[in-house]
Amino acid sequence: MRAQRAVAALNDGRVLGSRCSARFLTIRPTIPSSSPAPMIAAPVQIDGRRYFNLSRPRFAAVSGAASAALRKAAEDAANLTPEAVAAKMSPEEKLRLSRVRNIGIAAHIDSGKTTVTERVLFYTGRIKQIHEVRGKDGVGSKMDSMELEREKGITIQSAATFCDWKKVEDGEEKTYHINLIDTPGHIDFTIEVERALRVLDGAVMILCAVSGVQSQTITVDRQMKRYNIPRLSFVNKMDRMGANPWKAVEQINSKLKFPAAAIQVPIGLEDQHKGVVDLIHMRSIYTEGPRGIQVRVEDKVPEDVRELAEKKRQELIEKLADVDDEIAEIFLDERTPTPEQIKAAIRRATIALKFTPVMMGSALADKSIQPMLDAVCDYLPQPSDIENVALDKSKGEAQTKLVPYNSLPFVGLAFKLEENNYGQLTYIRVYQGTLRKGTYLFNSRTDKKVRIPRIVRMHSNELEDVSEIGAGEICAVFGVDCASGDTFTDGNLPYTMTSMFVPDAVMSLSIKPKKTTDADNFSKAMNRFQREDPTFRLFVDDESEETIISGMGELHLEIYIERLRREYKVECVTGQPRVAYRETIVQRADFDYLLRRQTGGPGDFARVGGWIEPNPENSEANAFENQVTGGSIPDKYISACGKGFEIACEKGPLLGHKVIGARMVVNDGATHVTDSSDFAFNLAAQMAFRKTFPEAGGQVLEPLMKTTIMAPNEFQGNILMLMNKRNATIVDTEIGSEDFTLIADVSLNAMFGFSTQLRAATQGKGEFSMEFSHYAPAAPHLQRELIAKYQAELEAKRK
Ligand SMILES: Nc1nc2c(ncn2[C@@H]2O[C@H](COP(=O)(O)OP(=O)(O)OP(=O)(O)O)[C@@H](O)[C@H]2O)c(=O)[nH]1
Ligand SMILES: [Mg+2]
Repeated sequence: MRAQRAVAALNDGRVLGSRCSARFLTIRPTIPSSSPAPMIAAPVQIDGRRYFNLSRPRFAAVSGAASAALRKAAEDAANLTPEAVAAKMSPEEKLRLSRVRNIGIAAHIDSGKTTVTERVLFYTGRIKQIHEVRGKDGVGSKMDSMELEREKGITIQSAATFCDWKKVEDGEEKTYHINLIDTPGHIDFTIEVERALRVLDGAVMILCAVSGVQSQTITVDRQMKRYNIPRLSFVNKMDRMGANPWKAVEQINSKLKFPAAAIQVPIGLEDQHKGVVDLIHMRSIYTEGPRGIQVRVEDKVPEDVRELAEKKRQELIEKLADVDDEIAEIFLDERTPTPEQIKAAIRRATIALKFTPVMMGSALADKSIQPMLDAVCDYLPQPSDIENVALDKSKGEAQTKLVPYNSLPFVGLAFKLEENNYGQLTYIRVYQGTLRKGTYLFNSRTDKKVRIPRIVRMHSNELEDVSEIGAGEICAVFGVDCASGDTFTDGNLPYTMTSMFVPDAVMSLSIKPKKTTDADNFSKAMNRFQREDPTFRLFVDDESEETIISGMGELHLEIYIERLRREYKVECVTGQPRVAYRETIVQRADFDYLLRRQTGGPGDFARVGGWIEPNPENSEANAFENQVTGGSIPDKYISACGKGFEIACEKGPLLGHKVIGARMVVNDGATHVTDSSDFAFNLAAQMAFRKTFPEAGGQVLEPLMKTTIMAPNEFQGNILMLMNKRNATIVDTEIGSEDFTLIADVSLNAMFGFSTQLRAATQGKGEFSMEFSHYAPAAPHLQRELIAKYQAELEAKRK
């Protein structure tokens, strides 16, 4: 059941929007699904997760006996089973791993992720003072280090940090090492959540005690399901008026369809909120003193919450009995499980993605963050609980597993790039082996050997140098030229990871620096932004000499324009944000195109024959095929034809937007002794494509968005009316006790201005988020309108 859901989650592409204005993010699935594989330590079945490809071994410049020894070592390592490695692992290594947690904090915008993280850093001693997001002292939180983040009070980039949490177990202090990534909640930056979840082992999902599950929580939930991330849930803002943790618990079950039960009940609500009752041990936990630094545990439950606590404890056990066999047996025998049995069951069920324990507190009021940290250690997986599967190309892409063991050959994934004053910083998750300063690694994609001159642990925008990093951890390295999603190995056991999924942009605008003297800085900044953020794209239209940037939404693009101004001192002129349409063809059309130009000196000659048709393999990708026989086009010009087709697809004939789902087959042609060239064939292929496009039924596609709207029940009628006006297709509605959720497919074009209308129709109580669903042909009248407008623009430019 869970496996099916995980796979189903993989199969949905999406774009997100926000409650304040239409903001978008496309996400296309790229991770292949697979059959469940056995686990290393805990009962986890992983589908579609973290794949590696084993490719041809590369043995550095060694030969003879040394090479043979290396080859054998590599083969031995590849043939090791995780069980064999686990059996050989030294007790120290086992202990180290059992104390590592790699976690992410993800949630709806403004639910308090950064505020919670600030407390985590304070209680673990990483920072000496707490500063609030948009606090009166004007300092700002540690994790929101960018000036813009502090000013706007939102997280824009995910930030990594690490800390040591001293957890008291059986009267003894045990130190856990936690690598933590605070992610942005705003949908325009969801790529940050994606890539964090890609490399993390567990997450804390934060909910607001007043709002419960919000539209963006549903998105984050899908992301966690996509990457099979075990999670704790933390109901924050218990100090707020109207706080009700039970609404959140109920909604996780009903709206997210994820079994959840509280493991705490609050002692006092709103401004009376003092602490929580731990339902497992039936004891009270108060966080007191300045900034809640003292944790006081009382082995009794206050009278006024006793009845509630007993009821909720029973609910917890019943919920666990649903998802865990051991508790089910105890429950059926009408026995009461011990606290140890309950804790073990929560851990098993959480890691197996069958359950989420719900905690509660208030970050702003410094309440109950410490018990949440204990729960991270207790219930979230250690690196070896999570299986990272590899595909071994040499064995027909058979699955092979990575083991987070220090002594194995190194395998790591570069999941994020960032440029700072010292150069390019590459964030790496070490899956296997140890990363040592001064050693060499191989980039599996480029086949290049790189030296690692400096390794650091990130603490938001600060760096702490280390000489080595063990398996299962996260770090950053300097001086490595690579792309996001590249896999590094030690060169002896060469794995490559399937390329990282990059969402498609749905919004674009034209941009140019106000002053021509700023061109250098402009291109420097653009290069950097593109390298750092794979969802930010740039396209230079040679014809119109326009630079078009595209991204996930208006805010996404706005932030980059603002960063250009602040960080690079470049003021820009920008056009109106536009929907990123696509163009495609619907039927086969043949071509026989002759390019012959004679302009005095050497001319251009190329003839290409063949056809274009809808790509039968993939309706969102283009394909080029060479079927030339008898050498009518020599091989050397074929790739120029392919390049020409690619260029033509970048700028469709109808609107100048990208062409998708097209296939070009070239099967005939002719050359001229002196006038044929790469250039001529490239151009001929482009022209052939453009000319044949109308015959092949060229049409405009527009992005359809899966839109989730939530509002109090009384506004249902208003919202249905709003959606009808937009020709939305209602996919699902769910009516809860207080509010309802509506899921509909709507065209992105129809969603402009929606946030204002939603606000007006729901007295500001409604909210929505959007995810890209798929491309669909735009209505004929819209197509005509868009094409006419584009032609008029071209005409105007020509004059
Ligand atoms: N009343 C109350 N307010 C809180 C609490 N936690 C956070 N806040 C406030 O909620 C607002 C948003 O907090 P952030 O920590 O920035 O939220 P976030 O989830 O990191 O936001 P994004 O990263 O932009 O998605 C700030 O004004 C906080 O002071 C809480 O426990 N109680
Ligand atoms: Mg934040």
